[in-house]
Amino acid sequence: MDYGKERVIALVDMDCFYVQVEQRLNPELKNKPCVVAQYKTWKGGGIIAVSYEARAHGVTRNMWADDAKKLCPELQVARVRESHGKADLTVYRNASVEVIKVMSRYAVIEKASIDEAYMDLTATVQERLKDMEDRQVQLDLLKTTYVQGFPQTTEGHLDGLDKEVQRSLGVQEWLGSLCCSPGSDSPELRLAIGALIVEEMRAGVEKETGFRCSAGISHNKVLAKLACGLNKPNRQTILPLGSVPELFRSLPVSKIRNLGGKLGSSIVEGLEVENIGEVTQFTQAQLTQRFGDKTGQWLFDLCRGIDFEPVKPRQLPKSIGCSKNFPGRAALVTTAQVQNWLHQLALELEERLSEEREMNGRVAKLLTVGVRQAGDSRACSFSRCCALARYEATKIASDALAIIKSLNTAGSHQAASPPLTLLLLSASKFSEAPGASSGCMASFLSSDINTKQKVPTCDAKGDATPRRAATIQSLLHRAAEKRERTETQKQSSPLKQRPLLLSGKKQERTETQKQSSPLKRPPLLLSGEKQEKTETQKQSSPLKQPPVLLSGEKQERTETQKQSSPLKWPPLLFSGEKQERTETQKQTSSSSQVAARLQLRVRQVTPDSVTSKLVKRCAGDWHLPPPEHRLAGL
Ligand code: DCP
Repeated sequence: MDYGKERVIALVDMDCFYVQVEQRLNPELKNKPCVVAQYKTWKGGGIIAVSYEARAHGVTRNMWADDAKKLCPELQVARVRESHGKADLTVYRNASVEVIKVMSRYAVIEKASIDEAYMDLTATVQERLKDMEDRQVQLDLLKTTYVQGFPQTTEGHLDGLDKEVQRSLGVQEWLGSLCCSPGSDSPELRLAIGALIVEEMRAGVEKETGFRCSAGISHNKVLAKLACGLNKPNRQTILPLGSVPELFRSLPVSKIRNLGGKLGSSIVEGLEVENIGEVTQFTQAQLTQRFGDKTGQWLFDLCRGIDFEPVKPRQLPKSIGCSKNFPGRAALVTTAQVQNWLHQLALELEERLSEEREMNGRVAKLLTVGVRQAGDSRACSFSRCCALARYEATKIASDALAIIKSLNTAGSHQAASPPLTLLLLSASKFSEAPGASSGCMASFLSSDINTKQKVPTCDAKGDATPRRAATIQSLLHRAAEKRERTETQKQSSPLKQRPLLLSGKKQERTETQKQSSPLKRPPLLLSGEKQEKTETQKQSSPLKQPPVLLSGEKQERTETQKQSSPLKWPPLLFSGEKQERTETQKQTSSSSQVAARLQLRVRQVTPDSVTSKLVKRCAGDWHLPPPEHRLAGL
């Protein structure tokens, strides 16, 4: 098999996804210029999804709904629901689950975002080939397929031809160029069969969910993703490797998957190129010398359309997060504001994590807390992680606040300076909830992951008590509730899907959680890391319980921490990841900073990489307005 042509990979992306979800809920919106907007208070709300009919009028994402109506007076505006004072995306997430379920019947899939998934079709294509005697692919089975680079006639010749006619001519010409004699097995023939499967899969998705999508079919994820965007909506595009040089000749480096950020910029600046195709003029030695062995070799292949990143079987998201922007005058300046919003975000997180444990039997172990400061144009100014001790909003919010506070230098100002324009909470590092697969009902239903993590717990007096004493009654009560929910859903859903929890419905906590709640244990730090408890944490605990120390971990508290007031919201003096301190600050707060640094050594996440991805992933959860919009109110 030719180098780089070994696999058949597809990327499927839903068309104007949120709009389609709203159109299914309200069929009157179908086939009309329509947008989905978030919030209403400023200029009719910010647009986050646009139907193709509305795009034809020049309406784009990030416009204000009022401005868009000036371009298209008949524009229909659907609103994102709200809960906990922020956007509630439950309906879109549930729709995404429906789609993924259908897709995964056709091949191994990797969910890439709320509305797109990669599929490795290599094995499925191989199976089909075995059953095809003449190895002919019928033109009429590729009804919505384009082949990039075909027809290969000069542009002038095609001028004036209908796009659909050109499409059909292209597929015909390309199919004609394939060797389809019995027993033939070329990489291009495999792409054609992959395209057949994707046609069937897309038809299946539309039939079962009512949603339309587009797709790209090629030999790797990079090309599949690129191909998918070439002929949207409701179309799919085959990108043969032979058509890559022509396409790459005028394709900006930043348009390639993984090259939209820093690496892409360093390629453009370092090599003085604009388009990805220009990188082919550099030898492998030149590229490895400049970018290192691994990246250099990868880039050498990539600019030729070759990539080997596998499709990682994953139908569930890597992280579950929620965030909220506070643009312009809405920026947070007081502890009370930060506390309040952290609590709202934590409520949503608790609800979704509990739902995830119940539906998919997995629990998250890591909590990431991110903030952006006013004046920072990056997605996130900084973020830190700590162990996710238990699924309880109060606990999550207090841990998050402790983290944010510990990043502050000491001081007694009430105002945050600069104010915060984004708060983000994200849970990750999922693993199977013990008992979920073994069918242990009590463990599956228990909402306290600490029990599962075998971490000692303390009662109000500080005595260690086995948490499993969580009343059997409460477990039975929850089991009954779950059964009832399933029954109701079975009745209301003819598709007999897995029970989807209702949007905005607050997951009820078990007695165990309620009982453990007042204990307000400190964050559990990762093994091998030092655990520290600040006075802030101490004071926030009404029971003044001592920190729970994990075996082999070290507890450290400084005098300065003891003296610092949890109610004060000192200025945040971080400029990006780098903290600059004045002499005075150094003197007044050195010990608390040392402590803070020690605590936060749990994990530091560079804002440009992981956290930006998290914020983007939360774009599924939260729309990030462009800078010019951030000055306006919510
Ligand atoms: N989304 C969002 N905020 C963003 C980007 C997207 O809330 N900044 C939401 C709305 C979209 C959905 O995610 O409907 C999927 O995003 P896509 O980028 O895939 O865009 P669409 O599906 O809306 O349109 P397209 O047909 O161009 O893919």
